[in-house]
Amino acid sequence: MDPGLIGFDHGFEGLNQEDLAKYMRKTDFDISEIKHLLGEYQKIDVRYGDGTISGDEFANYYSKKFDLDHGQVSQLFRVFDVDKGGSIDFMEFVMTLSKLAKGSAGNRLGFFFYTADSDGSGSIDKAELMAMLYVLFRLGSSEQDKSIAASVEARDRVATEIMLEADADKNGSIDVAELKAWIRRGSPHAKHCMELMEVFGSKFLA
Ligand SMILES: [Ca+2]
Ligand SMILES: [Ca+2]
Ligand SMILES: [Ca+2]
Repeated sequence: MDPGLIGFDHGFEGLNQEDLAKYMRKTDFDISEIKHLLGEYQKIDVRYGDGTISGDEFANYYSKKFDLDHGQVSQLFRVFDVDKGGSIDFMEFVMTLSKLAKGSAGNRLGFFFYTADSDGSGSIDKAELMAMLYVLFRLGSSEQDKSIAASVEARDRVATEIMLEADADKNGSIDVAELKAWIRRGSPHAKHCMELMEVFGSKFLA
């Protein structure tokens, strides 16, 4: 029997009306979305009965689901682990996803930054930007997005253009202030990256 299905059934017993109301109050999700996310959560929490998601479980699941490397996934883990306790509980999971999938442009910008800055240095260098573009363009739906993802040369060209637009002090990396200013100026690249972040958010809910 699929252990994911066992967990799924178990979880519905454990989630009463009061819990559901609490999660709906804290997020922008409706009841069917909360239930779907509980199923996802229990697929990630493979050590059945443990009830929390560890860094390993998170990295294993999402690196497969999104074809990301482990460095990028562990960056994402830090974003989800709001209390920095080293694990993701269900409240952290749904609140973070609510911000990513239904939150403001500022929320998505934060996700872009923390996911792209895979070494945690506090800024995005060109190699990190190219890795992030690979993820975003591959998840994108248009043929042009996919062809950019597939070509190192195309990604190099887009990354070079973005560095020129965004790296205001020309030190070779984009810090948070530069990223914010770049998004605010709204070049076609900036707009497209934020559109692709919305797609990224929707993939978590699929
Ligand atoms: Ca936590
Ligand atoms: Ca960095
Ligand atoms: Ca800079």
